[in-house]
Amino acid sequence: KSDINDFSTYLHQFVWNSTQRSTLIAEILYVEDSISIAKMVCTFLKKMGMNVDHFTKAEDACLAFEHKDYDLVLTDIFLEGEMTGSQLIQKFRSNPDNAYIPVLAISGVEDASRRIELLRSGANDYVAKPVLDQELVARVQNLVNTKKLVDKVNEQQRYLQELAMKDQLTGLYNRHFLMEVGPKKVQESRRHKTPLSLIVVDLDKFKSINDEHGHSVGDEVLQAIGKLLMNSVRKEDVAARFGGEEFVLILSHCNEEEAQQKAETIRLNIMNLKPAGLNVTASFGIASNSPLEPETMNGMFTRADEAVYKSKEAGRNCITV
Ligand code: GH3
Ligand code: MG
Ligand code: MG
Ligand code: MG
Ligand code: MG
Repeated sequence: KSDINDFSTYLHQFVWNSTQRSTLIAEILYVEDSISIAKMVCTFLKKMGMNVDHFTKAEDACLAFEHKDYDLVLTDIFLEGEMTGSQLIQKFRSNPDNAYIPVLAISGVEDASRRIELLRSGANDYVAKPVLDQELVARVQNLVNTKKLVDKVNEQQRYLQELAMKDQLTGLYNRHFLMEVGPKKVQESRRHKTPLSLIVVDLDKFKSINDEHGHSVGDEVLQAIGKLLMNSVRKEDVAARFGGEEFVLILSHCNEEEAQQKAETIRLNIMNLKPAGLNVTASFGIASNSPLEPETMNGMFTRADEAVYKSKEAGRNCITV
């Protein structure tokens, strides 16, 4: 709850700041075939703190927006090339990636139906020629402010999504994410008839590490193990912290034999790691999904968990399949 309050305070602060700010850095794509008008407008925009890429042809502007992210497209309608400003706007809007990028059209067209057509084709706003500099500045500023706000909200959303699926202590995926993605991975392996393995890793006698060295040393050990596990799997695999000192790896395209080799490598690496200068070991349980006998994620997890229990009974620091 307090995170959400912090976030709304943050957002409020941001909205306030962005409306108060008089100069902001923004990337502007500007299309205007009259060099004299372009010179004048560029001067204003640069004074506002904007970076301007100016083109006289829509065709050249199209190439530019494919290679750079802009905060605003400012375009004249009648241009010297084949392509008009309206066609440029339509092309720009046909790419969903550009949905949040505002377009401001400039034109001498007096007739209202043409202006309406421009707005319909995807322009967010319109300035009539002859351009009044104060009006242009105000409209550019408004559109850029909104664009920057959307960027910030998107960035915050990505951050919150990341927060919701990661374990704070180790940076591994958390149990929630594992439960969401694990079943999908298992389903995928069934559909494509590719092997998949699930490995449960449970640290040995971890309670005694806490008892003898303190909880913060225990945390340090968990972080080091987390990092090791994260670096032990491929990008398409999942390494998650399932509970206190219990981890789960889901390895796609990995059969039982390969999982056993992987677990053995990790077992030895953990033995050699000596996090916080301590001897730490782990017990492993493996469940592999044979394409011939389809199984659910829960079924595999239960098997791997039972296998870990057997490793514990067998004296720990070992692997059971
Ligand atoms: P075993 O070899 O049988 O697995 O023994 P164990 O001591 O590892 O297992 P047990 O389940 O008895 O204890 C797990 C301990 O992990 C108990 C708990 O205090 C500790 N633990 C759980 N989460 C955290 C954490 O976030 N930080 C720290 N430092 N310790 C944790
Ligand atoms: Mg023109
Ligand atoms: Mg236990
Ligand atoms: Mg344990
Ligand atoms: Mg445990």
